[in-house]
Amino acid sequence: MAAESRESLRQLIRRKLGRSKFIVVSNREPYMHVFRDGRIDWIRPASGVTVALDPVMRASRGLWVAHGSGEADPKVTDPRGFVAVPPDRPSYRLKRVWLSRRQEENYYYGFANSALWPLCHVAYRRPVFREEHWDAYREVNQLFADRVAEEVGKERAFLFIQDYHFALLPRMLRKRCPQAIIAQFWHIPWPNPEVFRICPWRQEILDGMLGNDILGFHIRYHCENFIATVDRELEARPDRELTAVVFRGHMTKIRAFPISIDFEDISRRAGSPETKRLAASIRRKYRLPENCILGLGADRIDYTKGIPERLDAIALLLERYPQYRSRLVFFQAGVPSRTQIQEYCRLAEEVEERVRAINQKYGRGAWQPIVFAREHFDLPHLLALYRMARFALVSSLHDGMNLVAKEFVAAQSDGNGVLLLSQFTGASRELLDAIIINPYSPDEVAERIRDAIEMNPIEVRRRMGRLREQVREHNIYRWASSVIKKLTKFA
Ligand code: GDG
Repeated sequence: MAAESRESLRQLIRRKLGRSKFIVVSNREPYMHVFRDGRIDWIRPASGVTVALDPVMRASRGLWVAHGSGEADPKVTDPRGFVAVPPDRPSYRLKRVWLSRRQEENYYYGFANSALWPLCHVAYRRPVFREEHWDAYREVNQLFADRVAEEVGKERAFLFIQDYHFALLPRMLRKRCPQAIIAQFWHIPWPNPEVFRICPWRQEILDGMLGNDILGFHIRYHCENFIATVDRELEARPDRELTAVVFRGHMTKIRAFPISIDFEDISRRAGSPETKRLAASIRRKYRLPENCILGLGADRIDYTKGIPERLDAIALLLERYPQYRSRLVFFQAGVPSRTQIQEYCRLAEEVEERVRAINQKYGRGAWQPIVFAREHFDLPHLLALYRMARFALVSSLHDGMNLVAKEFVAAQSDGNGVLLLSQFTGASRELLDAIIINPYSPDEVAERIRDAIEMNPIEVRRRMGRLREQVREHNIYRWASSVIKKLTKFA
């Protein structure tokens, strides 16, 4: 079967969406304007959501509504909040919604990331529930509902809402635009009812989400958890056969749509001379010995990603197998994230501390076993890192999908590279030829890293070949097509 492509998605969108409006809503904007050396420049923020949806928007020429968070955003945005993007080759419109500092603190850092994020991930960080956070969350959802509704008016429209920042938005939009077809994709896990019931506003959240026609999660397990939660908390009628819930006379279908990446684009770019050049410059910058065995971790610095846990496993490996001292370098690319939240600052310090201790104990002269690059890498540099690595270590304690794992696979266009992947990622349900690990067990991870390093080259290529087939076929265009096909069934 031919894999879905940008072109096949474009045709599908034209056929199915026709003249209807197609509007995506997310918190994070796909392009952010910043000041650099006194000039206005733009960047693409590091986020799985925006990386996945940008190709869809380019194909659909729709409208994207998001929080305008770049310091230079107001300078390039028209009075109604519009700007054409991508800035270098405009193909769709972005409508920026402005939030006050208080709103951002309480809605984004507060309720979304200090309550819902830990609540849904169950990574043993206690959620913080504060009334002022919740009030701001409701207020910002309402603000987005107003901004979206004024674009929809009385027209036929497909609204595609992203993520846990907008649990209340579907219900608000259903009231404002009853003719619209509304879908939401929840990019993070959904916990079981026992975990969710500690949330003081659990019923309001579920009610909000049941304003959708379709609610998507990465994997079936999260769908089942959601239905079980609704069953426990609301007077609703779950239909396990149809994987749907009927509430207030309206049916919401709950479906798994495993998200992915633009396989062909990444594969092609990763094999280019430009990537080789960047790899050489990274080697120089970080003084990586030419013949070292390079392992890679690449994540936002987030406690769900299991970064200290993976460092512990590397330390154990070096302790148990001294032959890897002076041969193995583990490169941790960690882009700082949510640094306004204390938990995240503490984590970054903890990682620094662990790296220092390991390097002190196992380093020899100029050779340091761990390189911690606490910076943002743009996609070309990230691709160079993927290509340089003999293995990638994805050790999330819990992850909706994990796109880094899929990008690593797509980048291996020469067929080499080994992926070690946590069993608690959505990706582990698809990437069966990865070495599956339990990040909570440092002993197990250390042994599996050793297996990865020692793996017979034929086996490496066989596994990577199968992984590449899987991601090639289940690419981002397939994800988008299945969401759009489901959406238009309602039209
Ligand atoms: C959430 C869920 C789910 C760009 N620069 C850097 C960097 N990037 C890009 C990567 C990748 C993305 O950021 C990270 O995506 P992940 O999926 O790995 O993780 P989250 O940001 O937590 O995304 C996740 C995703 O939404 C999509 O639904 O898969 O489960 O948590 O595309 O290329 N990444 C790093 N450094 C950079 O400098 N590490």
